[in-house]
Amino acid sequence: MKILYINPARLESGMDAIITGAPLSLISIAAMVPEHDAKLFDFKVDKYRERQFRSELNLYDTVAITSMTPQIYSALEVAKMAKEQGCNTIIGGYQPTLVPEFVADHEYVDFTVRGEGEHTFKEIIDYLDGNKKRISLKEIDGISYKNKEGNIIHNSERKLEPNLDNFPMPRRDLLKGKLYTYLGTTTRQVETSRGCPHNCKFCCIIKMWRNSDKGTTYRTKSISRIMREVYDVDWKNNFIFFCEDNFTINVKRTNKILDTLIKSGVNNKMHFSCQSRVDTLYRNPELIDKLYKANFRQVFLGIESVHQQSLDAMNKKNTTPAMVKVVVKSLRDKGISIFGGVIIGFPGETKRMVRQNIQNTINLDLDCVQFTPITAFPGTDFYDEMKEKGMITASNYKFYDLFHPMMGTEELTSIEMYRLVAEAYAAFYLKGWLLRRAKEYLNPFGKFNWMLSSLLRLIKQGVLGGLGMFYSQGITTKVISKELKNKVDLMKDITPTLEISTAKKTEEPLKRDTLTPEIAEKIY
Ligand code: B12
Ligand code: SF4
Repeated sequence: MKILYINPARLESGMDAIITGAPLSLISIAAMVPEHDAKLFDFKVDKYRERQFRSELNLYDTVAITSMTPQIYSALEVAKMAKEQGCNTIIGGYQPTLVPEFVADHEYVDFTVRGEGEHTFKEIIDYLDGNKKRISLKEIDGISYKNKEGNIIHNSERKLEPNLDNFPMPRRDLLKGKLYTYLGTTTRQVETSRGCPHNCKFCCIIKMWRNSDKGTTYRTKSISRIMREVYDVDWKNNFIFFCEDNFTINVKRTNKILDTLIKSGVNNKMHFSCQSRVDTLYRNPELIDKLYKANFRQVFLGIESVHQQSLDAMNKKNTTPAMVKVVVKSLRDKGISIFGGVIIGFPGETKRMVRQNIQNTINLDLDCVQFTPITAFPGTDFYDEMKEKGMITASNYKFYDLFHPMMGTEELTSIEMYRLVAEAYAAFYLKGWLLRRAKEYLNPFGKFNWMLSSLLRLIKQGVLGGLGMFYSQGITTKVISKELKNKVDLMKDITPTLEISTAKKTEEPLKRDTLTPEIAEKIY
């Protein structure tokens, strides 16, 4: 059978202009059926011409499409084209998992895959390819589909594979010749774990990697498997991004991975990046030293808010704004750049509080920031709660792209929230940021000299692409309010909460309320 794997279109806004990532989802499921012909078409990096694409679809029996929530309309458009060319269509990923009935309802989608895809995908392909095991559709766990009467059937949940090492290595050969970039660097992704034991209010991870009887799950790959994957990437790239949401969940395990990278010497030839959490790095400062030694030069951190009341309500009680300040300084002092995620308009935050959050982010002097209007992904408990309160304002999933507001709060309408997002981007990026970064990155003897080789691409994509996006969205310095310009007055009542002594005071035992006790035990 000939299978075309498709990553649907680029978004028109947000960080999508400057960050592209290889679809690990598709190359992971493709590895489960190596006997079938495979090709990957990635709308984010491949040239798309409709006529050519349609004739390409003609050559394939089946298309496998991945989709996050904001990509779903592009995914459905592709499925429609594929059906018109006579292909079987399979869609998996976050949106199909979180809202399967929405996807399965479309007549041109044959199979909607919920949750972990590897085993389910193999069973679907075996079923389509002669069905030698003579199974019925009902027996394929983890799929939703329409029966002959047009009713949507949701089969039983697919149980998670207990041992991630059992999955074959992702089909990295399918990525050959494709350029993926992350803030100027050329990057390949490696996944070392799945799931997260935390439970941040806005996050949908726990809905993806879960067994309904056990709730939250966290599974890891063995060190030897991780190293095999590291060696398997195309080393022409200059960064490996350990792409799971939280690479440092288990500090002991993270240390082992870092020690192995150092011992093997790969850290002399490759840079690394990962996503982490402020509280973990604050409590384990030696981890920062080791990350540096292992040649980690970019870290993504969820900064979220300068207001403790918001951090608490997000289930991030173990983090304080003062800790953020300490961790950001420690990382940047080493020459590790920080990409921060900041939430605009968490419920309870007034306009003034949002502006304080923006100003604090500017003061932190992060390398790069994504300002996200608070977003409740459909299928999450947070979404249900907001819906019940009448806060959801957008039913079009296109707006769930972490750039457009999809909800309001009791304090802010979604329009006010949009204006604040625009204000945040303008104040952060259009007032001296470029000069500060240029000073650091262009210094051949400075801590950030590792950026030099990526600078041209960063300028081309980041600065031109990013500024182009700002311009098209009407983001200019004119949108910066007087309140935000008057920094001293704005910050006077929250400055004390940022004192380093406040961070130290919170060094009481962890409030483990966001973790299950067994997992907390293993991790800390
Ligand atoms: C790396 C990453 C990125 C990378 C690369 C994206 C990519 N091409 O995969 C970058 C940085 C570019 C990125 C961008 C964005 N991301 Co992102 N990203 C991730 C992250 C951290 C890991 C993804 C990953 O590789 N996982 C490993 C693979 C193996 O798992 P998987 O993708 O889930 O695939 C499995 C199943 O879902 C399923 N499956 C998936 N597709 C298919 C298809 C078929 C046919 C089948 C059968 C099965 C199947 O099977 C796979 C194997 O089990 C996830 C969080 C996470 N931990 O998953 C967020 C996450 C997926 N991203 C998210 C978001 C919101 C975005 C952005 C919209 C943010 C933004 N505005 O900038 C953009 C969208 C860009 C776009 N147009 O595609 C959200 C999605 C929420 C949602 N409901 O859709 C997540 C969950 C983060 C979060 N905590 O909220 N992202
Ligand atoms: S730490 Fe929070 S935001 Fe990050 S993956 Fe875990 S639950 Fe989601």
